[in-house]
Amino acid sequence: MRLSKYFLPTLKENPGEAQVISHRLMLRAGMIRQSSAGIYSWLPLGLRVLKKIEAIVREEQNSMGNQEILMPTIQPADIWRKSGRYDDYGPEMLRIIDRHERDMLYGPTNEELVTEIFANSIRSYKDLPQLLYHIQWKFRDEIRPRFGVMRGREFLMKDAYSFDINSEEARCSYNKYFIAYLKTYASLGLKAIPMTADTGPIGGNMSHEFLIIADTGESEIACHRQYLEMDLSCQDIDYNQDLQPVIHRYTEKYAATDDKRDPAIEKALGDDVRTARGIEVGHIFYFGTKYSEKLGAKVSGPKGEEIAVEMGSYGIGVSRLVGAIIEASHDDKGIIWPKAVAPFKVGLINLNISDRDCTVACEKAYNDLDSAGIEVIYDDREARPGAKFADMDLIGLPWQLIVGPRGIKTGSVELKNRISGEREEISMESALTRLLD
Ligand code: 5CA
Repeated sequence: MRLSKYFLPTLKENPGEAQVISHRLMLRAGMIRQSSAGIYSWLPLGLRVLKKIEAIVREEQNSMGNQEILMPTIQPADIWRKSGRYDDYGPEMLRIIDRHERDMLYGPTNEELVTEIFANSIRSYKDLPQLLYHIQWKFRDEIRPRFGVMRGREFLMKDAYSFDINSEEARCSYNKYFIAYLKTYASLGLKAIPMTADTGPIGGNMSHEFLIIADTGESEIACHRQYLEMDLSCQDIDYNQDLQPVIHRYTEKYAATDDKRDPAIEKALGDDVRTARGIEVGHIFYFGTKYSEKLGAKVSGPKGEEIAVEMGSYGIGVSRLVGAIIEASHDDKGIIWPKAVAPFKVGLINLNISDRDCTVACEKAYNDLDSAGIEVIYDDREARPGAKFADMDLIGLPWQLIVGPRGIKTGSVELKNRISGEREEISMESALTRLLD
């Protein structure tokens, strides 16, 4: 991609409306633009990151045996009346009336709709378990949308739903999601701590939130210090093994969000307790037959008896993660993307496009990287070196390959690692070999 042709409207000044660093940096780096309060357009750079996060989330959901579907954003009110949530949900629900005067709504979540699909399709216990998910935009008319995409009104969520014959099987499904979430956050370059949580409007009797530590988190969390030091990546765990002992390891110690904190436990833990602010990047719920009873999601059991299926729901805030990753990884110059989600791997900076040797070397490097499938953005704009450095630091790609007229005379370039901050003067060949690795 050539920067001279790329839609990257960066801003030099900090936008006044943005209170937190991720919101400021996303606006400044030309990733998003606000359309109305809590509703954003995603520009090319922002959309690349969103798609990468979505792909990592999808990959792990598929690996754990989950099946992708796509449900609509607009839902009929009837099914929400059946579950009793049409009135309970209150002003957060965006209600719509269609031309036939039918009550509709923009889905804030999908328990009712997926339960109805299940109820109309599955009849026998032999077809269980079923695990379904989709990645779709949601709308919640938050009273105070803030922090950019972290608390939006329209936001992208991966929401999944499990259907099982009894509570033991449902627990197995819950455990699979629990592990899939830990793996997903690790693949995104994040350390997310599972915590017991309140179930809120989703309901049910078991729930965990996954939080990453960041100063601007909305929740004041407390946990045993070991969770901050523990490897939470779960990468070597197989979904077919008994996951309960693993889950136990990640839940046996104290870890609670602000509404679940227990002063007595914290006092007893003494020096072992740590408090911090956290951002909720996922939330899983087990709620038994709450929706299946009301929406008729019943199957026939081994003796022909009718059984309401045991359900759970499992959400990851895909668009929130873009902001959360920035909160966890930035410096005073801009974003520092973890490799897995970086919009491009390399930023190639041509310090003087009027210098023939410099431009010939850059064009060749650009073509070599591009044809080897390396995601590269080439700053071929007519601009001052200072402005080019500032923009490249702001957008935070893992590598910067800097080519100037003086160095190129002796064949040398500068390779800068944005994550470690290391800079090296090396030959163009060595730099390309490193980047092609
Ligand atoms: N139906 C359940 C699970 S599928 C559910 O809706 N859970 S939730 O309400 O906890 O949302 C799941 C995740 O979506 C949250 O953990 C959070 O990361 C993200 N999320 C929730 N509200 C917002 C919002 N207003 N803006 C951005 N992300 C949000």
